[in-house]
This record gives sequence, C-alpha cells and structure tokens, in this order.
Amino acid sequence: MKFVVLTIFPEMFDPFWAHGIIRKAIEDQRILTSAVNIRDYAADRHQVTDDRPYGGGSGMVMKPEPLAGAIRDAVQRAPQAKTVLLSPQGRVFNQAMAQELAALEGLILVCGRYEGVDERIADDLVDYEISIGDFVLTGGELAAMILVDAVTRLIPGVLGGDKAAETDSFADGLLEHAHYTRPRDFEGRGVPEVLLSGHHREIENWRLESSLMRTLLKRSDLLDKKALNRQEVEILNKWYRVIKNLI
Ligand code: 4HQ
Repeated sequence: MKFVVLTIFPEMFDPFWAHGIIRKAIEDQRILTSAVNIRDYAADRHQVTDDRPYGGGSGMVMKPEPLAGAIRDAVQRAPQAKTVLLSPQGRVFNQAMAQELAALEGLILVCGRYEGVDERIADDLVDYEISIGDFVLTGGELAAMILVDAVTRLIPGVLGGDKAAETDSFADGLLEHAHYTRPRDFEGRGVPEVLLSGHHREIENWRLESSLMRTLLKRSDLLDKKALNRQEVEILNKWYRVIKNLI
C-alpha cells in the first residue's frame, strides 16, 4: 500500500515514519510512504499556500492552485490511489472504514491548515472526506497519521504471525477482553485463576465473557449494533440473572 501525504509541514511525519510497527512495515516494503510539501507546488516567489476568504471574516483558506498541483502530481505517480481529504465534515472514521481502506492500492491524504481548503478542491479532486472525530484540530496532519496507523496494522503481514488484528477491539463489534502478564501477584492483586490453568477452551470462554461484560459496562452502544450469537446471548442472560438477584 502506498501512502502519499500532502501537507505544508512534511517534517511532522519524519518521527511518525521512524518508529514501531510503521517503521517495520516500511522496512518490510508492506507500505511505501512519502510526505510531500504543498508549498513546492505554489507558483509565486514566496510560495504562498493560503489567502483571505471571499466574503470576509477571520482566518485564512488554503489556496486551490498549489493543492490541485500537488494532488494531480500525486495521482499521476499513483494512478490507482484514492484521494482523501481530512476534515471535520467528513464521514467519521471507524474500524470498518480502516478495513475497507486497507484493501486499496494507495491513499493520497490531503492535510489542510487554517480554516480549511478551498471548496472546489473537495468538490473536484477528492474521493473521500474523512473525519477522525467530532473535535477541531489545527491541521489535518495528526488525523492523517491516525488513519495511516489504523490502516497499516490491518495490512496482511504487518502485525506478526499471530491473529492480533482479528482479535482487536471493534474487529467483531466488542471491546477486547482484559489482559494480564507477570508477575502473578502485583501489589496484592492476582490474576484470574482460569488464565493460569492451561485449559484453552475455558480460557476462550473467559475471554468472550470478559469482552461482553467490558462492552456492556463501558460501551453498551456497541451492543445495540451487534448481532449476537447463541453463546453470547447465553452469557449476557447469565449475568442479567445475577444482577437481577442483587436488586
Ligand atoms: N481538521 N478530522 C483540517 C480537523 C479534522 C478532524 C480541522 C482538519 C482543521 C484545516 N481532520 N482543518 N476532526 O479537525 O480530520
């Protein structure tokens, strides 16, 4: 998968490319990354990328010509890639969208600054408008990093041989079960006995129960959307009866 980021602050991405799973994915050539300076596509001597808004008001707007030049050049270099504008007005990013994007050949990520980009860019040169959440950032760069991070770890081979990506929170509509590691006693707090037992079936059952209860207590909105299987309904009924006997 090829990621091309268009930004006026390409240096922000240097440490992002240089660490952890992203770095390893680049080294293993599972992703190809570049951060391109939109300023390089500005025609004037001072390489201006912003201008005052028509109609007046505060703040500046990203000029369309440098952005269009940068996007068209990126599309020419990666003709299969889809173009994404990071914007609070986009579809709110989630794990299902990350999974869809992970199947693409390439992504061109357009990062705006100031009040945003000239509307004609979004209208004519962008395939998807995506938001990382209902809050306002100072620029699209952090949003682009979040998207690249969430998508990269879903690309086959990026996470080790285990099934880590398939057992993630949200992958099956539930939060992940609790995790424990050594020591067996931490400041007087133990570990659920079943996890030390070596009984793999019982451990799997405990993990499903942990997932369901954590989802019910922390994110019950996720259960509204989820199609539950028989085993999951049984577990929820069991705990429903326990709680009903308490009250
Ligand atoms: N932005 N999700 C870029 C965001 C944002 C978000 C605000 C995008 C500023 C110029 N991007 N503009 N939320 O808040 O993606």
